[in-house]
Amino acid sequence: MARVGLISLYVVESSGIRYLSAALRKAGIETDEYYLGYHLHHVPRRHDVEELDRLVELMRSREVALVGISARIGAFLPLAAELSALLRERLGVPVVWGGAHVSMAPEECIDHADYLVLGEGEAALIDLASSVLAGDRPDDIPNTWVHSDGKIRKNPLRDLVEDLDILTFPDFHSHEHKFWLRDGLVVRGDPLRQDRTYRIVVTRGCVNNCSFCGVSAFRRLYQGHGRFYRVRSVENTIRELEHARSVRPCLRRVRFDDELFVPQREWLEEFCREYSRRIGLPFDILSSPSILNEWTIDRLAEAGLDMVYLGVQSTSAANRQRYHRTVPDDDVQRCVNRLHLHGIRPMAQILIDDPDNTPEEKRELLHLLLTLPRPYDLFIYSLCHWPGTALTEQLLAEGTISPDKVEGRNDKVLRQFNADFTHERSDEDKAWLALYMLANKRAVPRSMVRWLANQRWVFERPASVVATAQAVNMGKLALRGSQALVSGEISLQTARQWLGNKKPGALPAV
Ligand code: B12
Ligand SMILES: C[S@@+](CC[C@H](N)C(=O)[O-])C[C@H]1O[C@@H](n2cnc3c(N)ncnc32)[C@H](O)[C@@H]1O
Ligand code: SF4
Repeated sequence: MARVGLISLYVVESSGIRYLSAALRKAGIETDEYYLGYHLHHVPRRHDVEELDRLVELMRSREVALVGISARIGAFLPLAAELSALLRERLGVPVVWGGAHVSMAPEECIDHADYLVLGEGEAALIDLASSVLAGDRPDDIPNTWVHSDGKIRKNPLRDLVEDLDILTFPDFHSHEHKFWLRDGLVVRGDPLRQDRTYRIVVTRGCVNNCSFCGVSAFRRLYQGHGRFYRVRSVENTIRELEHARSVRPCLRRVRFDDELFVPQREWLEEFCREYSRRIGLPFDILSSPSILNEWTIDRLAEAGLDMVYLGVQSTSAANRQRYHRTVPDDDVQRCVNRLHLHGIRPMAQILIDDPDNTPEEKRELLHLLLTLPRPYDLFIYSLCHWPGTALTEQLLAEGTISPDKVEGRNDKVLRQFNADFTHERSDEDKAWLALYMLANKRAVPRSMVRWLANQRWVFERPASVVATAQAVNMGKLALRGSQALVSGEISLQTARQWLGNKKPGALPAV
């Protein structure tokens, strides 16, 4: 029977694909899911032609009549384009692309696909699939861009889904229509079937508008199309989790994949009460000190909060001036202290390689990291220029970056999203990166990092400080890795895969 085939590129966790497949199935449309590879750090340098062949033949045997590719990041444009050309040539079926990068840079994508879906995809894909599977080639479906009469027809967006509770729960549970292509194998069933962590999304949009973040591009796209920030009801959220537990009894943990968990106080209060009562598993969130005050941390900790990815980005001065963020540095410190009170070790996330960063700002960021109470882990992101964000537009307009630095024309995200020493940087910036990496390590006295930051030679000849940072990182990774292996958090195979994909010098900070 003719069906839709949805492809996820190097993100086995994709909620987007599972929301779409659940919506299509509920509408009575047969849908397969095809997961290519594991995670981003397993993307091969040149794509394995045999693997793509295998995918095309599998789709042929399954009578796929409409292919959907989820293109979340611009770095996958070449792969998505190659795959689309192959599918159109060999199967003669139309190909539709959707996902974050498509919404941010549709002009770059439209030449490689028959259709694009911009923004939220559930309703648009149901309309498109119903029509294509019935033998039509529609050109007027809201949210789609399509080649029509030699032109590109850009249909208007429909309004954002106002009530997220109406969405069908993402399908992490069925297995028959899912195929995972990895290590030369095709494995049937949901790739996360054995995963002990359940990933859930409870919000769409964000209350803030940070200039470097994809949110600033999505907010502009959706201007005039309804309330941008939406939260599911607590009841609907808990029901999804209860359902997840009933079908995946191995679950031991929940990960909230929302970019900012969650600004509303009443929602949090009700959530914490219901979550402790009905779910009770340890959970992880992404958030920011703008939300995590003492009250919220206490409530969340009581409910089982175990890990926080804490967006710090830069010092309050740089955050305010360039990133439209207003959190004072003192709040960051207070937040970390409060988390420690509950035995929670935060993962602070900072942003480097902004071409407008001044040496003073780089020094102040080090100072902030050195005054944050230990222990904390550190994720150092290297600024990537997503198309259409306020910061990218500003840097392009002032001529600070050229268009070839924008993701899509560039694939820095594949190489440097987590900053390491394989990237081209000035000696001064190598030294700053090494000092940031040392700042959170308990084995390294803070007085030593401060002393190093005041030595001129460190910035002129950073090789020794870089080597020290790498050695300390390696030590911490080895320690963490062996702890995780002993506790059963990761398998030996996962550890080997991870290490096997690392180049010399490519150790992210931890
Ligand atoms: C959670 C998350 C992750 C999780 C994924 C787990 C998950 N739940 O899917 C993990 C940690 C694995 C991850 C990894 C990465 N992520 Co991420 N991630 C997110 C986040 C915060 C939420 C994604 C999500 O689940 N949204 C909810 C679902 C329902 O929405 P969705 O995926 O967008 O899908 C909808 C539409 O886009 C559309 N759609 C999607 N695919 C398709 C396909 C078709 C055919 C159609 C028709 C429609 C369609 O319909 C869907 C339903 O409405 C987003 C932020 C955001 N606002 O999207 C960032 C975001 C997508 N991630 C980003 C980045 C950079 C990354 C990484 C590169 C980070 C890294 N170095 O590891 C990798 C890339 C992974 C990959 N191979 O693509 C950026 C992308 C920026 C860009 N495109 O330029 C974003 C936008 C963050 C940001 N604010 O800047 N991410
Ligand atoms: C999905 S974001 C969520 C951040 C969180 N909501 C906050 O307010 O800090 C996760 C991390 O991605 C990083 N990030 C976001 N946009 C980025 C970009 N354009 N380039 C590099 N890293 C980025 C930031 O460091 C951020 O902390
Ligand atoms: S960085 Fe965080 S708070 Fe800022 S817009 Fe993005 S998700 Fe929202």
